[in-house]
Amino acid sequence: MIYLNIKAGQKGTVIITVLMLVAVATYLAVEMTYRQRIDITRTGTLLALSQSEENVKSAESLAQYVLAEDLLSDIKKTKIYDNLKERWTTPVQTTLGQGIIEGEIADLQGRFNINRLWNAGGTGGTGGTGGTGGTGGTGGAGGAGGAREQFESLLGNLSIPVDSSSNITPASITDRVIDWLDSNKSPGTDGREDQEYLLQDPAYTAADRVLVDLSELMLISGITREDLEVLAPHVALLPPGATLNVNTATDETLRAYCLDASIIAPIQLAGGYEKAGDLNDFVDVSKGLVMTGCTPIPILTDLSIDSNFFLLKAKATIDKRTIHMHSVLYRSGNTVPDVKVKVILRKHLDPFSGV
Ligand SMILES: [Ca+2]
Ligand SMILES: [Ca+2]
Repeated sequence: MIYLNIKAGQKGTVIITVLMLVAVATYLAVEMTYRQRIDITRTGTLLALSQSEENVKSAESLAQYVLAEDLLSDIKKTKIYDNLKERWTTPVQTTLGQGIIEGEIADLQGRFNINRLWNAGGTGGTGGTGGTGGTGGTGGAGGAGGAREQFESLLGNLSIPVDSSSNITPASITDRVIDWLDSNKSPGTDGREDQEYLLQDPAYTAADRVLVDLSELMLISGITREDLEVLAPHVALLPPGATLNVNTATDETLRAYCLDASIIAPIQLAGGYEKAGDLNDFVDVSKGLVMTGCTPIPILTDLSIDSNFFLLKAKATIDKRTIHMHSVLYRSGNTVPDVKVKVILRKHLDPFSGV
């Protein structure tokens, strides 16, 4: 009898052990399948993203080709100009394998070049190339002429600061951007230099050089993300001496330059100006292109009808996975063999922000 009870107890232990083994085996099987599925998804995402990366770069190659062809054709026609009717302005969307590529070229010289403010600091210029002028030198060589007033006017045209209740004004933003760029450490009227930024947490200093990326503006006291988003389509970060292409300039930028957008914009849409000589009308108040009473009137050397710097906005999508990339392209050459289009800056964009 005792023998039988021992046997029954052993049976129960065996059943429980078997059940536990089955449970562990089931858990391991489920865990393995789950991990395998994650691995497959992860590999799929990596493959799709690396393919998208190649696809956006192919958009870059196409943009280089289109821009080179444009300049080659201009040189052959001996009419070098860039306007909104040319082929490079047409956005492209195409399928490639399982993916979609989209690309659009914008003329960066149709926007206000913030780096023109680099030597607009009045007392600045000591650290820059060719800064032989020492202090003062109102207006400065080429780039600085009127840049302060123009930038302030552009901010006003765009209703920046966006927060109308703030005590920041276009003039104070302009002062602060100039301080951020100029090589000196003395703040302008409402400017900010290292003294302000060293008190931040984390502390930093003013750049005291030209801007390279628009997001740097967010470091400047008084400029918000909302301001930057409104400003971004109208500004570029180019060498301080880059000209404004009157054929592609945005209305807000034209007005910032005291130019009458209501007259110039329809001409832009009809093909723009074809002769460099036409630029004389942009600096002559009697020709009607300069807005009445607006100062300073543009300087001839600040204007052009052609461009060297372009922005490619490319987007590649595979399996709902998208890469946004912005590339700055520099085009140069005066003769057919010299024509080159180089990528001088490439940036992957935060998908949740356009900047
Ligand atoms: Ca052209
Ligand atoms: Ca400074």
